[in-house]
Order: sequence, then C-alpha cells, then structure tokens
Amino acid sequence: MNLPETETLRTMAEEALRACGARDEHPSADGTLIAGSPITGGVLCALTPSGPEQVADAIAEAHDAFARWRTVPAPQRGALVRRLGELLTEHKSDLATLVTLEAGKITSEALGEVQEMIDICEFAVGLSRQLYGRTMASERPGHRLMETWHPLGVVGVISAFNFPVAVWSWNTAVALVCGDTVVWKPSELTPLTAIACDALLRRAAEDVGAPTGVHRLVLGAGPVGEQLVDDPRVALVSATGSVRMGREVGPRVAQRFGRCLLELGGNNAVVVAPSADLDLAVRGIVFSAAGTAGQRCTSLRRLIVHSSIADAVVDRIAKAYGQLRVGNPLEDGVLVGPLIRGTAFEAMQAALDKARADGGIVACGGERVESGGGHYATPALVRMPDQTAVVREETFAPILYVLTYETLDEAIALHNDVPQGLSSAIFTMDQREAERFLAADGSDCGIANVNIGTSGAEIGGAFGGEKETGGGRESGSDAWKAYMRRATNTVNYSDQLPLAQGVRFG
Ligand code: UN1
Repeated sequence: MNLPETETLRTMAEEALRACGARDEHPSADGTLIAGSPITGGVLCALTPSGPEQVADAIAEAHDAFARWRTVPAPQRGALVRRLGELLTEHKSDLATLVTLEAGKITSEALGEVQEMIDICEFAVGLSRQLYGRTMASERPGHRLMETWHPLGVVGVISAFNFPVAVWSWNTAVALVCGDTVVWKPSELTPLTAIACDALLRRAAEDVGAPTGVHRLVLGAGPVGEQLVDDPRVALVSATGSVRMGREVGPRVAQRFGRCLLELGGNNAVVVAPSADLDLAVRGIVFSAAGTAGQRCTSLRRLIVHSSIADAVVDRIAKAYGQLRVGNPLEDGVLVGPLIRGTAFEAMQAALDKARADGGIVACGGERVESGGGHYATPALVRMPDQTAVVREETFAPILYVLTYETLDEAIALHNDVPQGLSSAIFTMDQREAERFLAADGSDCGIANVNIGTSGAEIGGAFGGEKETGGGRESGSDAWKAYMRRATNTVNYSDQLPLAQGVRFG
C-alpha cells in the first residue's frame, strides 16, 4: 500500500486550518492532546487540552451570551446560520481534507459529510421562521389557550470521531436558530476538524454581529465531557458515542434534572426477501456495511436473508467485496480507508474469533492489509448459524454477519432481538412485506427503510433510535423541539373568571 508521509499530511492539515482561519496557537501548541491521522498512525500536532477552569469559563461565556441571544428574533438568528452555511460551502474541501486526515474517510464521504453540514444550515435557516406553537380551543369562554416555544439555554454537544463535523452541525445549526448557545466537546481523536469549524462559526458571528460566546469549543477527553454533564448551566447535553458513555451521561444529567439527547450504538440490519432486486440490494448492502470502514453508527452489521437466496446473496457480496480497494483514503478509487486506531482492529479480530467459536464461517475478509502505518482491514462477511452474543453486540468495524430466515415473522423477530434500535431496512418488491416491516409490529428502530441501505440518512428526517441507542432525535423534522422549552399560555380576555373543569370556588 502506498501511503503518504505523515509530514505531507501535517502540511495538508496546516494549510486547511489556515484556510479556515483557525488561530495559529492551536496547531503549534506543545500539549498533551495528540491530533493524529489514522492514515499513517502518525502525529499531526500536539494540542493543549482545556483545563477545568477553561471549561468553566466556556460554559460561563455561553451562559452569558444566551441571555442576549435568546431575545434576538429567530429569523435574525437564522442569519448567523446562513452565513455559517456560506462559509462551509466556501471551505468544503478544506474541511473534507481535515475529516479525511483525522477520521480516515475517503474523499467522497468526507465531502458528503460537509455537504450534510451545509444542508442542515439551510434547513435551520428555514426553521428560523417556523418555530411554530399551536393554538388550542379553550374550554372556557373568552379564553385563549396556546403554546410558545422559547430558547432553552446552553447546549453541551459531545460528538464522536466517526462524524467529526456533521453531528456537531446538526446540533449547532438547530440550537442556534432556537436561541440556544453551544459548548462543543469533540472527540479527542478529531480536534483539528473541530478547531476549523469553530473558526468558521466565529467568523460567521463576527460577520453578522452575533455575540461570539454563542459557541465555545473545549478540547480534551472524558473529564472535559463530564464537566459539561455535571454543570447545571448546561440545559441540554446532546451526546453521541458508545452505550457505555450514554449509561454514564444519562443518569448524571437526570440527577440534576437536565435534559439529555443520546445517540448511542446501533446494530443495524437488512432483511433480504426472496423478491428483492438483488442488484440494488447488493449495492445498498456493500455501501452500508463496508463504507466508512464500518464505522458509522448506521453501518450495516447484520444481514437477515431468506434461506432460498442466501448462497446467491453471499456470493454476490463476496464478489463485490473482492473488488473493494482498501487503502489510502486520499487516493482516487479507494473505497475503504483505515480503522481509527489499533484497538479498533483488535476489537474486530476479537469479534471474528468469537464468531468462529460460535460456529461462524468467514466467507471473506477480516484480514489485515499491511500498510506500514495505520490499521487497515478487508471488510469481513461471516455466515452465522445463530444470532449469538457477538452478533448482538456492536463492533465498530466492517463485519457483516449473515443469518437466514424462512418466514417474515421470523425475520422481524430476529431483527428486533438485539439491544440496539437505530437503523434498519428491507429489500423486497412485495408491498405487503415492505409495509409490514414499517408497521407497529415491524422494525423497532428509529430509522426503517425500504430498498435502500441502513446508512446515509438525509438531514430532513429526525435522526436517532430506540432501546440502547438512547431515544434521542436530532437533525430534521421536529427534532428542534428538544432544543427549546414549551410554555403553555392561557389568556383570559373576558371580564369573568370561569375555572377549568367547572370548579366553583366561593
Ligand atoms: C453517525 O454515524 O453517528 O445516516 C451518524 C448516516 C449519516 C449520519 C451517521 N447521515 O449514516
């Protein structure tokens, strides 16, 4: 495999950061937070993590800014997000470069991630004129009953390495038009993309005259996030990451009656029915399972295929896998980049060992691709006799387990018999089967698709899932409501004081 020198990657990162207007002191600082690249496993630069005082200052500043920002009319708040969207468009390739360098995504997927940011900005600008409350019919004469949506406060955004910028933008663009301010703790594995986004947002704020305290970036590992979780001035903690992290965050935020929005693990499955268009199915399956090297929370991990077509489907996927180029994500034609770090490769191997011990047969892949640098693996396809413990776990790597079924009821039961509930899909040409999969007794996930894969959701819908996925919804539809507080208002415009429920008092 032909990998570039880390020095070349470092220069690319510096140039992209500079183009985005990021302050020089970040990349040149001599700190303990190491920004690395999974492409070579090398170090891009050493940053200074935020100390407890800096985190407290950031929260205080965002809290102060909130007092002013909440009274700015929402369409004017939209102007800030519109400007951010323009800057993201201008710097699309700079940001995509940073995403590739830090997260290891292939260029097309990195550009797609930035496009997702641009799209959510557009959505949020429209939303800034549509933060509607309802007017209800009051049971009392001369009374009006209505609801008003008000800004909530400081939103603490904790994001993961695999979508280092899009998930931040879903939260931030929506939070800002809702009148909230944001303190962002990105993954400690992707600080540079965060620094670039923060610089662009700061510039947008300067350009439109918004307080710069509407957004603050804090860098570091767990303890920085914990400070956001425990600070009562943080009204909403929106956290993306592992179920283990969510189990910590949820109860701690609840303890102080804060709000939480959790996007945790997925163990996403596709059902392939006998009538499926197999050309379509195989393309959808390969993108969802092997794309982003299996490191999306929406990545496809389980294939539940009708026994009559199982051999044919496995053969076709194996053939497609054989043609996937694994390697340097900056190179044209490469479709599968590196795993984020060595521990991800080890977790993948451990899962494959367990699968074999459970009677699984590896149809193809799962091997290390020697690189002399980062950790690269061929996507694995594993036929399983059963949905054993390892299949029910999320391993953040490209492993696709294949199970078979006889009846659709059986397929749906297998599908739902995992602790996670993020994304799902069925490939079928049979409308009854498709509708059954989407019905109340069908897929139990937050996302259920027909004839497309599990990953690559558009921003217009609400994104999130059930069970151990955490229940949060972000991005489109009415997900904005999580970022606001609802006030119910009853206005008496009569000269009488009728009590509700016909109560008489005096
Ligand atoms: C994630 O992996 O955390 O649907 C988010 C998708 C992307 C977002 C994934 N739009 O795959």
